[in-house]
Amino acid sequence: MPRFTSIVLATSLALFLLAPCFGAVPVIFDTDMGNDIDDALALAMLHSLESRGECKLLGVTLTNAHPDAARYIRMVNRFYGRPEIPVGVASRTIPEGDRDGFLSKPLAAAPIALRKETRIAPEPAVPLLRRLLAESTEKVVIVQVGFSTNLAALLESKADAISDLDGGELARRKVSLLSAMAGNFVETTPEYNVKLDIPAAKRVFETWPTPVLFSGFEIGRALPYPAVSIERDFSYAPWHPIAASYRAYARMPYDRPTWDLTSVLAAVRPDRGYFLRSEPGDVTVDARTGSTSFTPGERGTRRYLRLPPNGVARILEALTLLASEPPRGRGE
Ligand SMILES: [Ca+2]
Repeated sequence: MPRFTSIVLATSLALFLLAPCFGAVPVIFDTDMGNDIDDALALAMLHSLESRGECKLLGVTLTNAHPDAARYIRMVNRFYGRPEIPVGVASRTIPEGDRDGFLSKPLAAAPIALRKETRIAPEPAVPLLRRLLAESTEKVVIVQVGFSTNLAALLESKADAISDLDGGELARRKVSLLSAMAGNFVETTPEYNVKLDIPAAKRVFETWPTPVLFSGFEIGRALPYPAVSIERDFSYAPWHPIAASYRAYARMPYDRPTWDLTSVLAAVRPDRGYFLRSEPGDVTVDARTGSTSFTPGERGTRRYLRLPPNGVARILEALTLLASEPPRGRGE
């Protein structure tokens, strides 16, 4: 065999062997699962991206305190073959933010094998965040698609048995990026995730010690998830938790904005040109109304997403394909 060919083959083999662990972004998903359906589609995307070796879902933490929220997430994780993913429960109820928009119906309808509960005791969200960050050998991306309650509490947390570091220092050392679905960067209207816990959003978005990438209300609104995808793309499974949830949330057919999905895509595929990013700057949160405002500045570490001209079709195709991708091992 010519020497050049053997070098190429050896290199290709090395890259192939490395591929499953090379470049998998460690992700913590912080969600208000149950209030709106985009959280469920976003979780499905994370499972698909993990199956593709693009991310590793370290844990899910909740800001919806509804008692079915953790059971629901464990049921979805079991469907995707990852029942072991830790789920942290909300320690505080946010008024109007603990809805059962779609949790109990699919839980009641799921095949018994998906509903069977493990004996793992539920862990509160903030200690779980501390533990996952302390244990991670790599910097983690946090995808926050609900209220800022948990991350604000993380910043307030003191050194403890889990870590010698306080929450701010843990975040600074162990988080590479906070990808947040929050705010509105084209209108002064307060955005839901900010409005429901304004003090927490103010604390996190003004003081979080790493870069923050915002997907504002206007981004998901411009990218409605097509109902036809729910109707057709999930039929590989006789009963599908995501399609069942979408149908439970509102009367079909409807195209719900993809708010939380965009924060997942921007977090795991940051360099694929789906979105444009604003210049750097700072974000402030109005303490009374919850409206967000962006001030450009070279030393700022906040940016927000913008849509490229004619970019909608390409992003929507990625979102629908990733949200509806069959779990690894199915259909074989
Ligand atoms: Ca959400």
